[in-house]
Amino acid sequence: MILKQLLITFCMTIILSINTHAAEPVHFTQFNKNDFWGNYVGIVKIFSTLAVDYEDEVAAFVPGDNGQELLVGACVYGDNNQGHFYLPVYLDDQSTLDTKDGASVNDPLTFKVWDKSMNQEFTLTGKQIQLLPEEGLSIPDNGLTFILDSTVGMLHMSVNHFHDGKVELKDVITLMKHLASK
Ligand SMILES: [Ca+2]
Ligand SMILES: [Ca+2]
Repeated sequence: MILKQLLITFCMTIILSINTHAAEPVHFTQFNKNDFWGNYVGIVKIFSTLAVDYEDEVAAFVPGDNGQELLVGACVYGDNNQGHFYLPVYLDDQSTLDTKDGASVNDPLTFKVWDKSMNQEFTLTGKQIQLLPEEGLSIPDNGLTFILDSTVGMLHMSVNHFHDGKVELKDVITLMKHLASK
């Protein structure tokens, strides 16, 4: 009987530790975590292929104090739900009044994806992001802005061309490598 109880306790410990052990991003790392956030959920396709679970990363940015891009949340693809991203975006910490270190409500969000195998970042904007209704998830009516305490989705994001439309040699090389690896 004691053995059985021990076994159950052991299994529960393992299950709990699996559930609470979120994979930590290794690329998008410099952001401030706190107890206030909103979640953004969806899928990312990079050149028609789903982003790779436990490899690729998704991140959100807002305009910072000096107009720079401020990283406000990141996640490892597939970490919370296979084939999807589940991205927490953190609120500006109110205790650091002089510093904007998180998103303010209604800040416009920019999303980026990092493809690990190509070691390349892509910025997703405009037509690259589609919002499709999904039960239990909210869709903002004012574009993709920061909403606190909400789970927003379903975001369908696709990388189908290189970032700014300018073709650079390194982009061509990356694309050729990508095609060669197919
Ligand atoms: Ca702050
Ligand atoms: Ca890849």
